[in-house]
Amino acid sequence: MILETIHSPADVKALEKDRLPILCQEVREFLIENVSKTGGHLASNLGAVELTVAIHRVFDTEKDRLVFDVGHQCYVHKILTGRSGDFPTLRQLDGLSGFPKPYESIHDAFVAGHASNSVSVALGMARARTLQKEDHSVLALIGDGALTGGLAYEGLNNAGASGEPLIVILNDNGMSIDPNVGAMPSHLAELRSKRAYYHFKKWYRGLFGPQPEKNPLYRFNHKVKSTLKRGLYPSSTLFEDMGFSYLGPIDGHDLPRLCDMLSWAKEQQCPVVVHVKTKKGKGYLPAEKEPGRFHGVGPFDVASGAGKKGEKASFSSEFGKILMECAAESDKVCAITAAMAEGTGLSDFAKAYPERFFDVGIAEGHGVSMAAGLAAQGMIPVFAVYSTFLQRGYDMLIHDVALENLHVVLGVDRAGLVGADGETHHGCFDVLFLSEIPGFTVLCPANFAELRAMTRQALFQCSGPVAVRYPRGGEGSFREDTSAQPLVRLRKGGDVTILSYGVMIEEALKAAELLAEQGVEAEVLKLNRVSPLDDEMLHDFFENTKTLLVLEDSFVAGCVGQRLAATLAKYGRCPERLILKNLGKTFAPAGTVSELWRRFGLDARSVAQTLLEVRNHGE
Ligand SMILES: Cc1ncc(C[n+]2csc(CCOP(=O)(O)OP(=O)(O)O)c2C)c(N)n1
Repeated sequence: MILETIHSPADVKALEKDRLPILCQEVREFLIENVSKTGGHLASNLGAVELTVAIHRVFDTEKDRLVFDVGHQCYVHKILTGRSGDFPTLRQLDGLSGFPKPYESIHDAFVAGHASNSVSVALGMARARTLQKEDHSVLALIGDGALTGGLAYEGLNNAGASGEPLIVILNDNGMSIDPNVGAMPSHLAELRSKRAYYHFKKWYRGLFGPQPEKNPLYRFNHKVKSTLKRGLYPSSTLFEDMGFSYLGPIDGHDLPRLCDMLSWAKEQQCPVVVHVKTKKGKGYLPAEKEPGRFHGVGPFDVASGAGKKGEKASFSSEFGKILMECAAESDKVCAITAAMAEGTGLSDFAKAYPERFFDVGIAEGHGVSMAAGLAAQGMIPVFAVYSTFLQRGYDMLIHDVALENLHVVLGVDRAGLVGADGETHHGCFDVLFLSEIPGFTVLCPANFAELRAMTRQALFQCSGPVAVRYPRGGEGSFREDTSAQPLVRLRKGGDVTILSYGVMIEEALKAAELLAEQGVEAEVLKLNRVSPLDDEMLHDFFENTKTLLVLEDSFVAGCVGQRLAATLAKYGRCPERLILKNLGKTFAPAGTVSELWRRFGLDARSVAQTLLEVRNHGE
């Protein structure tokens, strides 16, 4: 096995050329074998094997800075940088992360998880290199899907004009998670290979020495040529128009050519785009056939590609169904996704109501503003979006939606801790930032019945902006629909009060049972509306509460516990003891949700333990 001899990129560089295809084959087998057990992002990595090997042949990622966009395609890089032995722990608590992490390796230049920022980060690094008179390359590796995000254009616009030597590698597989959308993919598809032109260009630039941009004659000729070219041949690439040298498209599975082109790009003293065409899922038939399903996949059977865990109903799939019912009742209802139709349960909606379904690409800010426009003209837009990615649309929520009090409905999916994707993907900010915005109503269902009731409430009863936030996965054993009231008492008890919302209410109920075994009677309150918290809804509660514990998987600043305490204090009804159980100020790593609840002391046992200690200590 060649792979067994690869412990660092130096080993990749030292390998004879004719052995490289075997290495690529072994890397693919390794990926399939490991991801079939742990789950993970398979298809994008299979498509990027030759590209990643080529990068490590040409560059030195200890010194050169390689910035991944999204970062889900970093597995091959991790294998080649001495981390193959950690793959059995991929995406597990304290295991190998599924995304680049500088704390894991010097070869991981920057964190990643959210799309479209790589060019901006790389430009910052390139500028720092120049200012500090260092000598190394900076690369951004970005997919065509990530190129649908506006941030990518802000980066390209600035980088192209900067003149900073910087290499943007565009890994174009025609796919986001689903097939890519918008005008950019068509532009990319139209680009033709101009091999002879680039050979000439290389020769011509060579005439002016190592830094032709510094030569006034070269600069003059370049300007005349560009002006003429634009006038006579307006179909130059967008990248060239932005100031990049453009190379491509290159077959992303042709390793020798990739190495040649990257070596050429490395020599350039200007911003370069290297456009690489790859096949998502390459080398594993089930993934080639269903790249969307194998984008992020659970454990599967290698021979057939079939998933090992059956498809279970989830909050996302239920949300999609409910929205279809609502759309049947009112032709004002329309649905928006930012490149996550399948993940947010909207695929069937897209088929049933194509004219009222909008996939805007990886463009959450645009999705929010477009929803505002739809609402301003009398439609009922529903934007289904993962909590973590909604962070991208924060200003638009304030400026475009809340200021006009527009009736935009958000389906905030993957709210709370999400599990294996870790730090970059947990949805632990939305309660905080949505509640901060004047006029926002935030509803928290704990099961499918409540999801149905609250979604209908949000669409047909509420006015102004409303968010319905629900977690990843399915419902638990708490199935009662308590949605009629914003705050309900699920259990009576005179010793302590536990308050929670969403699916965490089950931990609160279990904690109350554990406490009862110890002779402590706990009252359990369930919050269905976390914002606004007003005196009217709190009126019949907390009269005699001495100890209140608020349980939530949010960060601490601005959490429900803090806001509730402030509201109760205002009306002179603050309990004697207030215990806030949340994530504090710590970013939660990857792990299963129950493992993470345990680690942060948010599980039933820890909650009961805390209350017992407080009680005993107080007595
Ligand atoms: C801001 C943001 N929105 C949504 C996502 C979810 N997401 C992860 S990968 C991906 C598709 C990326 O496509 P592309 O960049 O072409 O990479 P590929 O997987 O095709 O290699 C999406 C939508 C994200 N990571 N970040």
